[in-house]
Amino acid sequence: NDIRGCSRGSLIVLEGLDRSGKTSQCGNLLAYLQGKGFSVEAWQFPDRSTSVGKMISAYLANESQLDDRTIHLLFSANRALMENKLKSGTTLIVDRYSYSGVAFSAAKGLNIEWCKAPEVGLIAPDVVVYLDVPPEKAAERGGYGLEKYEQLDFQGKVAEHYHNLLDSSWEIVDGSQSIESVERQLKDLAMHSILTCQRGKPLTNLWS
Ligand code: Z5A
Repeated sequence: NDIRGCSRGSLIVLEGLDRSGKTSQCGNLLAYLQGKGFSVEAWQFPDRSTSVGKMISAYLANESQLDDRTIHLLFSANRALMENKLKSGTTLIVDRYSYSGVAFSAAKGLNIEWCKAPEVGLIAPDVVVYLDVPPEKAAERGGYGLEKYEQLDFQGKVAEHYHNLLDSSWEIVDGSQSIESVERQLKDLAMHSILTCQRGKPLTNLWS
């Protein structure tokens, strides 16, 4: 059956600690699905190209100081609307989403329900792939340590909060495996999700 171009697209989210491999895998998955002829786009949050994204980027680079609640709300405001894209049949591969918002801010000590509140009602992902890598292992990968949250003890707290957010849409993939092995699993999960959406799975809303 040729399922390309029919019905709605799938919202595929990749989550994980810093350097867990999200960006590399989003790029690989995008190329794979495009090669198969699907309408697909890769997005990432924070989207540093927007005016809000530029404020976030300066904060992460320690070039500006913002109160914890303010930066949390800026991350929330940075999440773009996806509904029309998905309804037009485009699959979105998204590098970080609301779960990052909650896990990182809760790891600073903010109340979890308060952190979730601005995200309630956004489109819920069809699948969340969590690339599970121990913080110590992620820290060994290139470039670690340059941005604000890239500290081992903090990343450990973030991992705990991620695990508290797990629900039935999550698939945990061992991100310590080779890039190729992770990639194979992601392709299978993405194809399964796309097929399920094509067969009429309804869009739902996050945490509502
Ligand atoms: N944040 C937040 O607080 N609230 C929010 O709402 C959102 C985000 C959305 C910036 O995010 C920060 O914003 C982030 C959370 C917070 N915390 N910090 N700091 P970001 O997404 O821009 O930054 P990031 O998570 O640090 O992304 P990253 O550094 O690009 O990591 P990644 O995308 O997961 O990994 P990668 O770039 O694909 O790979 C990193 C390196 O590892 C690279 O050299 C790869 O070649 C290598 N790699 C990848 N996979 C493997 C495997 N399997 N084996 C060996 N080596 C690998």
